[in-house]
Amino acid sequence: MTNRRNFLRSAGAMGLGAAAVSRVAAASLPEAVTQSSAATQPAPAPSTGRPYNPVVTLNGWSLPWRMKDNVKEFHLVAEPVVRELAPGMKARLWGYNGTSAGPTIEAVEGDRVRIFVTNRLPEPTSVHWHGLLIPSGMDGVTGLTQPAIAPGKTFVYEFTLTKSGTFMYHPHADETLQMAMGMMGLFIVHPKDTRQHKVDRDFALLLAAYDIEPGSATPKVNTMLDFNLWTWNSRVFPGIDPLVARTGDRVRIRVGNLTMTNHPIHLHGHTFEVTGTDGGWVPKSARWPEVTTDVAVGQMRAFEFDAVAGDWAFHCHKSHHTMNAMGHDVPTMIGVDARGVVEKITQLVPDYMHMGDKGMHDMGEMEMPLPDNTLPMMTGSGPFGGIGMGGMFSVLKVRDDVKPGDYRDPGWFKHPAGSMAREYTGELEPAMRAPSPAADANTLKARKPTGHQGH
Ligand SMILES: [Cu+2]
Repeated sequence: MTNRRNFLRSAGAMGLGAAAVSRVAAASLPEAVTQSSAATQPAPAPSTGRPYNPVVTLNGWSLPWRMKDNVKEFHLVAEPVVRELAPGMKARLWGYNGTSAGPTIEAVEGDRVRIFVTNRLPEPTSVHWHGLLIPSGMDGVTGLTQPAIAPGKTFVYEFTLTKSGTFMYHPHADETLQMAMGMMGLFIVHPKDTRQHKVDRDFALLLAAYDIEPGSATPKVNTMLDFNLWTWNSRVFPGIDPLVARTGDRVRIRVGNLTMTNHPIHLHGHTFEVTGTDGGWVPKSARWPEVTTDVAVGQMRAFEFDAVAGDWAFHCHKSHHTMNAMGHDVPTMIGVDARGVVEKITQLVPDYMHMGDKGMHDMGEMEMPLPDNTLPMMTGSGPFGGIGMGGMFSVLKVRDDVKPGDYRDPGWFKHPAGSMAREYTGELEPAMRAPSPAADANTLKARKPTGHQGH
């Protein structure tokens, strides 16, 4: 795991505007720590200030702070970034301090925070602190509560954190474009009492969607619904790290949604309870068991469960959200008899590959030639073959023998003898079947060709 940190030392090098921050304040800006790796960087225990149990930002990192006169000072830099969405594809996004999603800000209930925001984008921006209860003038809405932060300028936000929970930050300036480009981050406020809401594993991720045409790298920013890359912290499967826990661990997963549609987030092998929203903690008496929780647009959901040994799929239940780009224009070919046609097409297009007449499983297994900088639609391999997933998918890996503090990827689960599905080769009784009518002349065999009509 790499941990490359580049320190931007000189405030002058960042082109700070004298109008936005006084000379004295500019000279004393906290360093803007940046990160270029997309690997999960476990946050260290806090070295100053109140103690807390840090979260694990999936394929992300937490922003260091500087303590000054009992105020935690953070420095966010809004800037263009290159983000690897998964091995084989890099996207040109906008983010903070080198990454999209930006670094997680972690602080404690009661903390006073001072957050410097430097704009290195080509257009104005601002930062809104989603869910935090702060003075109106700190709310970050361009035009309404503050002038926009012009390119090259630095603004400072300062407020006291009055309640613990799971929050986010994102621009409130040219929002559609800036969020379509990946500008967002998590803001975690930990309880003052470290025993309160304590868990063994605390994961956090943000949902973001992009529309990047195969063979390109920059998102189309005016797309409203038809995105083709569904990401967690701007990563897609198989680029999303597994979530590792020990059997019996109390696990929390915090999910925030800054896409344009809802995401039913589903976990196999467990029942969980939603214990927090961006409004705060849910009282025990108001929780109910679930295996899927819908995270609507602009919402956060934190849910908790006791970890059970195994390799458990964890994904968005909208099946198009567990696929990468290229899926949408493919016509339905199931049941189409293409013999003869394939031969003729091959004479014209030697590389032609006919697919889909028996379903699309092959697409996950086959090595198809793809445009540069493009990920396969359905991919990833497991111990038993192709997983055939993409987008918003990962694996919760729970093991009995995880050593304290050592949550590295343990490899694949070893299923106890007799506890795995297997091929049956014995005698078979005829299966009970509902009667179905026989196909006749009115049952069309071919799909009428059409152009792409949307969904
Ligand atoms: Cu989804």
